[in-house]
Amino acid sequence: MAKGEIVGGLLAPHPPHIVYGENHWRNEPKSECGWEVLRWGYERARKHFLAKKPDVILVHSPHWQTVIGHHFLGIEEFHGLSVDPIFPNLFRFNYDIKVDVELAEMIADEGRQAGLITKMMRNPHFRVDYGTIVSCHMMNPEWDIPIVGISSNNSPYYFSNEMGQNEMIKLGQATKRAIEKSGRRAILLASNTLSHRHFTTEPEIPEDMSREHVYEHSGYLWDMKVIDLMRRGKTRELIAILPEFMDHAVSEVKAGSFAWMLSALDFPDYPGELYGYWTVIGTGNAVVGWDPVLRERATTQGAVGRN
Ligand code: 2X7
Ligand code: FE2
Repeated sequence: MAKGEIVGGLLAPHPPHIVYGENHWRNEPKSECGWEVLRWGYERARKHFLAKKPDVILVHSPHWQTVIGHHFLGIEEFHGLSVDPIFPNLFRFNYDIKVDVELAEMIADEGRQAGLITKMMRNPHFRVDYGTIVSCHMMNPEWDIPIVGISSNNSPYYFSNEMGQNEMIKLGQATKRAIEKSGRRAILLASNTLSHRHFTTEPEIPEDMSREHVYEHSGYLWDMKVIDLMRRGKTRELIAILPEFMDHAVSEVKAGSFAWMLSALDFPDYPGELYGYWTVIGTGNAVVGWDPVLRERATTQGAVGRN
C-alpha cells in the first residue's frame, strides 16, 4: 500500500448563515442571498482541492464539545436533522453522512499511544453538530466523500489555552501518522471562526447585508494580523500568538481545530491561499487553504513574501 498523505488543509469556518445563503435543498429555511464573499471563497477552494481527488475529508469541530478526551464519529453512516440551537430559523439541515470508520479508529489508536484520551462515538442516534456539517457541506456539497468527524476536547476552557493547544498539537501529529499508515489521500478542515465578538440582535431579514459588518476594530486588527502570518507561511509564529488571540478577540481557535490542522500539516512554512474573508454577525471568518504542492506559488493575492 502506498503511503497516505495530506493533500490539503483548510481553515473552513462554519457559521450556519453561509449554508442558509446557499439555498441548498438539504437546508429547510430559504434565503434571498447573503455572505457571498465567503460562499464564493469556498467555491474556489473546493474547485482547487476536490480536483486532487481526496479519499476522505477530516473535520475538527468546536460545536461537538467533549469534556473527557477526543471523540470520533464511529459508525459508517449518520442520518438526521441538524438544527442550530441559536439559529433554528437559518439552519435545519437534513444530513446523510458517510464515515471512514477505519481511519477514525486508526487516529484514535495513534492518539492513545501518544497519551491522549480518545473514544469512538458508536451511538447511531447521535445528532451531528452544525460545525461539522457546515464546513463539510461548503467543501463538498455532493457529500460523496466519506468524512472523519473529530470532537473538540474542552481542556482549553477548564484548564488553560496553552494546555489545550498542546493537546491539539499532539492530536494533529497522531492524525498525520494515521493518515500515512492508512494510504488515504486526505483533506483536513479546521472548522474555526477567527475573532468572535458578535451582534446579539438579528435584522428582520437575516441576509440583509446592509447590516453586516465588523463588530469591533480591535478584533478586525487581530484578524488581519493572523491572516498576514498565514499568507506569509509563518505558522510557527502564528501558533505562538494564538493563545493571546483567544483572549483578546475571544477567537474560536480556542477550540483547537486550527492548531490540530497546522500541526498535522507540520506547521507549513509556505503561504496559505486566502480565498475570502468576511464577517458573519460581526465575527471574522476566513477561508484559507494550504496546498503542499503549490508552496511558494500559492501566494497569488498579494502576500508580502517569506521574510
Ligand atoms: O458558530 C458560529 C460561529 N462560529 C460564528 C458566527 C455565527 C454563528 O455561529
Ligand atoms: Fe462557531
